[in-house]
Amino acid sequence: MTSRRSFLALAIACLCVPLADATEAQVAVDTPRIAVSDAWARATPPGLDLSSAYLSITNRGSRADLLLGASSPVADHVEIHRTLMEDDLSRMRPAEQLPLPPGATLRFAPTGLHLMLVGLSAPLHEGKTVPLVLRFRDAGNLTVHVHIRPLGATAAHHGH
Ligand SMILES: [Cu+2]
Repeated sequence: MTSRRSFLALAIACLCVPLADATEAQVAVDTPRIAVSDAWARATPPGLDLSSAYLSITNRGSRADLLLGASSPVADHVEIHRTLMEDDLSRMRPAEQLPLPPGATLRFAPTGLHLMLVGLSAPLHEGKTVPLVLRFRDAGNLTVHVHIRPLGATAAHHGH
């Protein structure tokens, strides 16, 4: 009797484990863990082959992730920079890999973090979009469309 009961308990436990896994996997696929909004970059003036891109990255998952880097097919390479004030001068410094805790939002804006598109293969024209690939440790590669705004643009335009 006792051994039969424990066999039943084991059988139920074995049934339950794969079911629980399947549910978890489904949630992970259905729910985007990383959300990107307001991706934009400035149009380039003639003769300049670099520009800055700005966006907001939110971790909607339950685990921390890390932004490792970025790239774009229209640029030789993309650098993560941080603008700092040193001796009353605004300077750019390369940023390290950026942690993204659950629920946190990384904001790239003209006065702080930005992505430098270095060695553009063609000028960036206002009104167009260019692809940007963000590389995360866990979420992998995420491609976003960066909207090109006028040369003098300083803030994200909130249009819906
Ligand atoms: Cu920079």
